[in-house]
Amino acid sequence: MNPITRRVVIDDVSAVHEARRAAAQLAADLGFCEVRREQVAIAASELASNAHKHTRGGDVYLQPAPHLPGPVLEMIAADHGPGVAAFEQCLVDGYSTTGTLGAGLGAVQRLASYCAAYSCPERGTVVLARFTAQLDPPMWTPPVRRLDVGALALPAPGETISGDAYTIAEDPDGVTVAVADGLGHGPDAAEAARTVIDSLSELTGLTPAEQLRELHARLRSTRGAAAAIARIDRVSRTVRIAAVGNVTCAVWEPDQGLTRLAGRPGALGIRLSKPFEQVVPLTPNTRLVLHSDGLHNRWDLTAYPGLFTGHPAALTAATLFRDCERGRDDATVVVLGALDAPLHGDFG
Ligand SMILES: [Mn+2]
Repeated sequence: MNPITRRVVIDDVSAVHEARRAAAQLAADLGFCEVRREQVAIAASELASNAHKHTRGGDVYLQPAPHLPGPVLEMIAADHGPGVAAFEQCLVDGYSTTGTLGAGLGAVQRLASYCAAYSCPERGTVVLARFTAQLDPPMWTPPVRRLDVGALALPAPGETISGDAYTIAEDPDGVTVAVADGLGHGPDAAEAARTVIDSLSELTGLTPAEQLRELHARLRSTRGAAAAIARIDRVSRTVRIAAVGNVTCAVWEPDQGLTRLAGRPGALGIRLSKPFEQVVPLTPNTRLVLHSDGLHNRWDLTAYPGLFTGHPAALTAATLFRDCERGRDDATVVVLGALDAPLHGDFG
């Protein structure tokens, strides 16, 4: 079950307190001790305060880190600029203990278990901080490459549950990732999307196009859903994708750039034209982006130099979310990197 992202909009000084309170609440929900809860709260107010004082505003996102053995609290601050000049020089990530994130972010860097940032002049800065329950954590030094996951999932304004759902399922031969968007929003949409995700776990061994056909039959009693499914096969070193309805799937690779794959018209449970699969080669640097139509798909990666190279997938997910969210529908984005990484059970 994917976590729902909690958003605190940084549009007023009162948002600093709200970010602090929401972060402490999530830390408590994840079972963090009182001291660690306070550390998480300090980091959240630091990020929110920084966005309030030095930027044109933005969001702080809070969620259990998707697809990490937990509990890990993920905090992302995404602002609307002006961005930090020469940010790379003051960037610290989880692989290094040198450098600083600049004024106001020192505490976040000190308290977090993992910290990384991406800044784009004018568009703004995205800061990612992840917290394990451990006090005074050493910076993580990942022992081996692992699947790199970034995901945000927010309900439409006024809704408490999302009509979108996603899954990321790893097995010894690869990864199956899917985003489903139940038609409309609210509980009935959520049920349709949930049926897609729950059914997929019973449909292993099929190709994405075959899975769509099976899902179409299973969704007849629901409101219907759009869905995109990608199968990363680490044996044949391919990514196989099929989609129906308005869900965007894109593959990025350093030599080929970005390839957008269009879903066939229709909706699972309502109308399915012959599913069509696209197969692209899997390279060590392939990145995959899936998102629902709560985000527009006119984004252009040339506007974000370096975003797909050397930055964690969570920074890509939050950057696209910040700049492409339509603001009137459930919105979900999933970004995957290090797709060829071997399976391993632990995290740092
Ligand atoms: Mn939608």
